[in-house]
Amino acid sequence: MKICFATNNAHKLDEVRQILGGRFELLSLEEAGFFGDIPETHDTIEENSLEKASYVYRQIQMPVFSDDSGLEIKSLEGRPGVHSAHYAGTRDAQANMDQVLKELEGITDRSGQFRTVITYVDQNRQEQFEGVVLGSIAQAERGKDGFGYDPIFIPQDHQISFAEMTPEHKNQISHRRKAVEKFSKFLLSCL
Ligand code: ITT
Repeated sequence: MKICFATNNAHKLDEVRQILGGRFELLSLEEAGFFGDIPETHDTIEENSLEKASYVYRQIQMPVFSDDSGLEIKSLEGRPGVHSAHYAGTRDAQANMDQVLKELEGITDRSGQFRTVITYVDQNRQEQFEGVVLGSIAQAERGKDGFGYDPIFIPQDHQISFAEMTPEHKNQISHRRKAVEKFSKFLLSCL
């Protein structure tokens, strides 16, 4: 079964390919013949996830799924949340992390979570799958692996950040892993 992953984020594509292994044939947007930007115009992760998958499905007419994710920090009332990709005004991961660390200066409760909503769309179905990993925000960046906010996110029951873990370790416990597992079970039940 061929499925297109509607993302322009190469890190997400790598992670999902590793998590899924050989279970399905995953096509990137380019491999599926889609070029261009995907709109993300809403105020919630769920709506943006649906918008991305539906938009790409309309163009390529093959099974497609999207991933919309965000880092939700309790003391910041859920920010950066749906605005995670350009929280500091641009898509600059360093600037985004700096902004979060600045806003948390002097704040004791640094708890938060990464949340992913995958939306799958095909001719007959439209389904969403959520994955959440609880954790806390480090005092400073730690580690070089991963992407986005990985250097400042320490998952619950761990002493190291996502960026200090091997990709395999992150992919065993991440928000994306949890959502992809649910999605994969659904796909297998449809075959
Ligand atoms: P697509 O919409 O093309 O999939 P994107 O990067 O714009 O790619 P999102 O709109 O879902 O993705 O933005 C989520 C942002 O949250 C992303 O750019 C990262 O900064 C951050 N993020 C998401 N998952 C992450 C992860 O596993 N580790 C660290 N940061 C992550």
